Amino acid sequence: MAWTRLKRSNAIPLLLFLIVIAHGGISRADGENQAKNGLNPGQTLIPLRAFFLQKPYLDTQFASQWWEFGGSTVIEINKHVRLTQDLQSQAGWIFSRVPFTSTNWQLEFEFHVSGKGLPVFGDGFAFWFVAEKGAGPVFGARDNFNGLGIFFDTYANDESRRSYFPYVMAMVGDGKTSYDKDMDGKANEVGGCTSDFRGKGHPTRARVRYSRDDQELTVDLAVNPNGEFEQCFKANEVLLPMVGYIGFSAHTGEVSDNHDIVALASHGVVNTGKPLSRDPPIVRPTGGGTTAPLARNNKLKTAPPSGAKSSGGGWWRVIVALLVIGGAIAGIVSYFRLARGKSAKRF
Ligand SMILES: [Ca+2]
Repeated sequence: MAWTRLKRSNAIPLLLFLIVIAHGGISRADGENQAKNGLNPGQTLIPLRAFFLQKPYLDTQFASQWWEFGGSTVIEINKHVRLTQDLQSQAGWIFSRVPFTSTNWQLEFEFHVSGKGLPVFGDGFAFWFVAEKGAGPVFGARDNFNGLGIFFDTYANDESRRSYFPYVMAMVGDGKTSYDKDMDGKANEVGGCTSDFRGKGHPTRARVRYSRDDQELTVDLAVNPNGEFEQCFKANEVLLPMVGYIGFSAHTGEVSDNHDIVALASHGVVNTGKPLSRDPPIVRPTGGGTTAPLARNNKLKTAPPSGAKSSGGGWWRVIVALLVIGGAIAGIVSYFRLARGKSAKRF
């Protein structure tokens, strides 16, 4: 029997191997639980893999089956999708090749904005869900867009609002209305918040959730070192196109920055009718921040330090790890008993 041929020197590596496998499985489970943050009871997430953007980004031949990109965009397969470098007059974009058709959805992405241009830098980057895609003057993408643009704006063209920047704001375009760059799009803002997302030494993330059923758009941001999401805004009566291309774009002018997209995870949100209250507790609970929309121009409120961080994910990890370790030890003990038995018979 193969198990009885196991040598003593192989026992410890086997044990470590099993522990590693267990840890990997648990980490994936944690990721799924974390993605559920902020869902209502009875809702669950369905991964939409064609709209994931993750390392190494490119399939083969330095191309992507699901994404197209252009302008100044450069992909570093082990790092990020860099929409612009920290140079003047850059403009880059990346869009899904096929339209996104989910009725209710949640997109979560990690980004990084940085540069050496203190105290002046810019201009920022945009997230898109638009019926028609293309390059143009609005953070590197087309103007008069039909759909949703969320602008992570780091340069206040309207100097009177400089103290509120960097600023995250959403605009729902009707295909005719232009983005007013000189006023940072203020007239067409459906929601926004001040957010100090630039130049962080830790991951910064955004979560965009849209319900066509409720015509509700929610944007949460995780820019603090604790990694917890806080609500930037929630907007009602938001009607987006039935289908849209997902994308990102960025541009620089006289001022500049690196604008990087590190990862994107896309999920459809479906109502199962079954509360999720029995799911394992999440590792990173939703930030204890606001439940009501923040007023425009308000500074993003800081969630109180979470002294009651959920340890549920940790308990699952401990229980499964103990089961695996216990099984491995039992197997090894059995092996040595068998080996001793054989030795006794031989001598
Ligand atoms: Ca601006």
